[in-house]
Amino acid sequence: MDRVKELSVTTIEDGRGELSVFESMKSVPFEIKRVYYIKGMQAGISRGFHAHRKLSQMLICIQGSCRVLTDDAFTKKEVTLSSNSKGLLIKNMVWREMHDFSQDCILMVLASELYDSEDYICDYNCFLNEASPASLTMSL
Ligand code: T46
Repeated sequence: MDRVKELSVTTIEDGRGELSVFESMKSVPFEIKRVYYIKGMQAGISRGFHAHRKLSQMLICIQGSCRVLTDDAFTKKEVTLSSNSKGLLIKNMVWREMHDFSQDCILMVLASELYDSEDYICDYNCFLNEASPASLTMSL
């Protein structure tokens, strides 16, 4: 099962500009419980470096660009987000790192759960331990 997937975002463009739509359980394959965005990253700053036990998220770069590295303990992927028409779905139990933020980057995140610091795994070796086939089967 693919735990990281690129999804297209419905974007309607007309003479007035662009409108992008995100709908729970439709274009976004989970119920959206939380939305946040990160911006104002200085050159050379990276973020992330954790996985989530339960949380699934969709990342959309609504301005600028960044590079996202993901690792589900079996497969590593690298995706550049540079368009508001592309979303990156990251399911639970995936290590993520965000690098190379452009100065104007605004990264919006749609999340399947409310904020819970206990849901974070910030140590890569702990992540590898928890991402055993048995624990993944339970969280599918
Ligand atoms: C993720 C990537 C893409 C809150 O208080 N509430 C929230 O909803 C969030 C997301 C964060 N925070 C606090 C926790 C920290 O004190 O905001 C501070 C910065 O969070 P963090 O260091 O986790 O930021 P990133 O950019 O490393 O990671 C964030 C998300 O936390 C994470 O779930 O997948 O963006």
